[in-house]
Amino acid sequence: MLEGKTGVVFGVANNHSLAWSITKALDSAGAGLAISCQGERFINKIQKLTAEHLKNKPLLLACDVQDEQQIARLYEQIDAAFGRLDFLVHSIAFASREDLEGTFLQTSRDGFRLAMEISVYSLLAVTRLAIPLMREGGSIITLTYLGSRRFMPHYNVMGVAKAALESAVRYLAGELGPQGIRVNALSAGPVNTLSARGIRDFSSFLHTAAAKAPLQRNISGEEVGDATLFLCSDLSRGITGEIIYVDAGFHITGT
Ligand code: NAD
Ligand code: IMJ
Repeated sequence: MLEGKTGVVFGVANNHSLAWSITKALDSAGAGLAISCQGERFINKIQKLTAEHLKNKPLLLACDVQDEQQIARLYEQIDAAFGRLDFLVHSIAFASREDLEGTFLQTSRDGFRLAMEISVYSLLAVTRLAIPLMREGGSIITLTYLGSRRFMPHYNVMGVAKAALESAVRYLAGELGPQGIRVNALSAGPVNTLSARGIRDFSSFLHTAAAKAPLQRNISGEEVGDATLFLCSDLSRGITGEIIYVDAGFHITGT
């Protein structure tokens, strides 16, 4: 479905990352890929993963999205290798651990700023420099969570950041639509990744989410990968500014 298309995926940390499941889905659909991870320390392990699991060799790059120069350098390398881009996947979030353990009310100014910068502003930052390469239109996808709209214990400042991220999706979709660039978010149900592990009672949370969801189960990274493939492909050409839930239906329940 993506034969002849090229894209960049931000946010692979390890084989549990949603960005890794997404990478596998896009690779098997024939896309040419650049994979961006946070720093050089991730490169060796991810290199091994890609050699073992992907059919096409990706361009593997390190980029901390807090650093504008690193973003510029990343796009120079993508331009040199591909000369164009058709899609971009943003799968990045961060808040300081103490802000996810305490109460929302106690969130510090610095903690608030950090969560908003890495989890929201980074979408604009990586999109801005991708636009010149998306000459024939494109598809931009970010990852969000229901904590943007509901009170979820401990999600705290990340919930507020995800609400802003979802709004940013609509503003970017409005501005970039005339250039044929679509912008959407996938709202995933809980998945046991690095960003979820260590959250207190996460496994019991997984259990209750599965019990309440219409499909009576949790979701897998592969399901997020397949939904991303749909959003990258022309099958979704009429969809922009949307938040699509990949959560086994959990968000519709009232109990
Ligand atoms: P993950 O920890 O594997 O991915 C988060 C990524 O963000 C990591 O690769 C990390 O290196 C990257 N990152 C953090 N700060 C960065 C920086 N300054 N520069 C560059 N990269 C940086 O966990 P994940 O669960 O795969 O999270 C990916 C996305 O999915 C996040 O936006 C998260 O909010 C969202 N999400 C996760 C779940 C879940 O239950 N796991 C559910 C819904 C949405
Ligand atoms: C995260 C915190 C609290 C409750 C949570 C989560 N629930 C879920 C998550 C119920 C599903 C995972 N999620 C959706 C996230 O977006 C996680 C973001 C995150 C996680 C960490 C952990 C380690 C750290 N900082 C983080 N920043 C963001 O130091």
